[in-house]
Amino acid sequence: MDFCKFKRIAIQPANTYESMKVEHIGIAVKNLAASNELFRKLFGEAHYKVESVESEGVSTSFFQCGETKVELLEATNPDSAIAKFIDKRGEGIHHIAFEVADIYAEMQRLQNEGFTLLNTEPKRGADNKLICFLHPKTSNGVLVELCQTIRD
Ligand code: CMX
Repeated sequence: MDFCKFKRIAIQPANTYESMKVEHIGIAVKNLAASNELFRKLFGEAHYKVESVESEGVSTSFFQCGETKVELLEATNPDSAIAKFIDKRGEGIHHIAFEVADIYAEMQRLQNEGFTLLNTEPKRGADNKLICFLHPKTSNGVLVELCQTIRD
C-alpha cells in the first residue's frame, strides 16, 4: 500500500476559509428536560447552561463537546421556528452555527455571494452572541447561523 500517498494528502495545507469555525450544532427537540438527560448519557457530562431566547420562542441548553458545542432547542410557543421544524421534519439537526470575527462584514460578503440572509441586522441570540441566519434554500438545505461573541 502506498502510505506516502496518504502522508502527502495529510500534509497538504487546508484550503479553507480560516475565519469561520463551527461554534455549535443546533438540535431541535420536543422535550428539553428529557433530551438533556439523553445527551448527558451520550457525552458523559451534563449541559453547562440553560437559556431562553424569548424573541426566537426557544428554550435552549448547551453541552460542551470538545472544541465545539451542541445546542438543544425546544419550542416555547407554536409559532416558533423550532415548533414548525418539528411539525414538518421531526426532531433532529436544525442548524450549524459558525463563529465569525466580524458578523457585519460576513453578512455583507455572503449576501454579495448570493446567499439569502434571514435578517438585515444581527440579532441577539443565546450564549451571548450576535447572530444571523442564512436561508436553507440558498445553502443546500442547511440552515446556517453566523455568530459573533459579544464582548461587553
Ligand atoms: N433546516 C433546513 N431546512 C429547513 C429548516 C431547517 N432548520 N427549517 C425549515 N426548512 C425548510 C422547510 O422544510 C421548507 O422546505 P420545503 O419548502 O422543501 O418544504 C422550507 O425550509 C420553508 O420552511 P417553512 O416551514 O415554510 O418555514 P418558514 O419559511 O416559515 O421558515 C426559516 C423557515 C428557515 C426561514 C425559519 O425557520 C427561520 O427564519 N429560521 C431562523 C430562525 C430560527 O431558526 N430560530 C430558532 C433558533 C434560534 C436559536 O438558535 O437561538
